[in-house]
Amino acid sequence: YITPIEHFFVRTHVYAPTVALDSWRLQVDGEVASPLNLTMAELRQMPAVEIVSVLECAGNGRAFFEPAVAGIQWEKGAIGTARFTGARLSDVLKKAGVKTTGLNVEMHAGDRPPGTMPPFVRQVPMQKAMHPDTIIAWDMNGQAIPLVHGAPLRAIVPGWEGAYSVKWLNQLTVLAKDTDSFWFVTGYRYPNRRVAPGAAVDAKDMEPLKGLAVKSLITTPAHNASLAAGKVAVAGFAWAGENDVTKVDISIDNGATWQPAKLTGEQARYTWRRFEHEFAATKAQSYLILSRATDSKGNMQPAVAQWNPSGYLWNQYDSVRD
Ligand SMILES: Nc1nc2c(c(=O)[nH]1)N[C@H]1C(S)=C(S)[C@@H](COP(=O)(O)O)O[C@H]1N2
Ligand SMILES: [Mo]
Repeated sequence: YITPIEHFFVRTHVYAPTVALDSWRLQVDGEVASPLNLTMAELRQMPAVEIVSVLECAGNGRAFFEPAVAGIQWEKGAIGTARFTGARLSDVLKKAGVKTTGLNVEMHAGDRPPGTMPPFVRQVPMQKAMHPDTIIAWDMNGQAIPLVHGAPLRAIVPGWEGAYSVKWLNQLTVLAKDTDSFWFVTGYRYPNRRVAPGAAVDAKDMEPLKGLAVKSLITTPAHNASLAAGKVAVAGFAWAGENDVTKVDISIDNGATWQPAKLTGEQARYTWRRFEHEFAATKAQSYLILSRATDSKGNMQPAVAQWNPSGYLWNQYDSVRD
C-alpha cells in the first residue's frame, strides 16, 4: 500500500541540486505583511501533519498514446503512494500575514538549470494552497526525504498531478496574478475540449492541469504470466485524485461483461484503494484481464484515453494478458 522509497519513481527535469541541509531556508515573500526566511528548525516548530497521498506524474502512461508524443515514455511506473510529514502550507502563509490580494502561491526550487532553460517554477491557486492537507514536507515514509525526492523540503499538493509537488522548495512568492513561469504558461496544459489524436491545439484552448484522473492498475497477476488452471486471483490499486474510488470492475471477455471487484481496506482521501477479484480459468486459453475504476463524481475510466499534445493523464482501462 505504501510504496517503499527504493521502488518510488523519480522524475527530475534537469538535475538534483546539491543541498546544504543545515543552512536550508524557505523564503516567503510577495503579497504578505511580513516576509519570512524560515530555517528548518523554525519550520519543525510548526504543528506537523501527516498526509498519505498518491504522487503520479501527469505523463504516466504517455508511451501508450498514438500518435506518439514527445517526453519521457512512461508506461505504468510513474506513480507511488507515500506517507509525508510536514507543516501546513496554510500555517506558513498565515505566519507571513498573507494578504487578501494573494491569488496564487508561486513555488521556487533549488534546481536552477543553466543557460536559457526555464527554471522549475510552479504555482498553486490560493484555495488549494490554504487547504489543510496541502503541506511542506520534510519526511517521506518516516525518514528524511531523500535527495532525489526533494530534500530537505518539498511541497505536497495532494490529489493534483505530480508537478505541483515542487522538490527542493526554497521560496514561496504570493502573487496577485498568474505566474509568468514557462511551466505554467506553456507546460502542464491540457485542451479544454476533446481533440483528434495528433491535432495541433491553439494555446488559448489549453488549460492548466490540476487533479489526477480516475485510474486503476492491475498488479496481480503479472503481464505475460502462465497461470495454473482453476481460480485466478486478480488484485491492484485504483485512485482518483481528490475524489474517492467507488467501484472497480473487472472483465475477462474483452469488455463485453464486467464483474465488480471487492474494494478492501479503507478509502482515505488522496490515496489509492486496493481491489481484489477472483475468476475461474476453466479453459486453456489466453486471458486478457481488464480493470476499470469509477469515482465519487461518477467519472469512469474510459476504454480509450483522450489524446492530448503533451501526453498527459493517460487513464485507459488497465490490462494484463496471460
Ligand atoms: N524542483 C523540482 N520539483 C519537481 C520536479 C523537478 O524537476 N524539479 N519534478 C516534478 C515532477 S514532473 C513530478 S512528477 C514530481 C516527481 O516526484 P518524485 O521524483 O519524488 O517522484 O516532482 C515534481 N517536482
Ligand atoms: Mo511529472
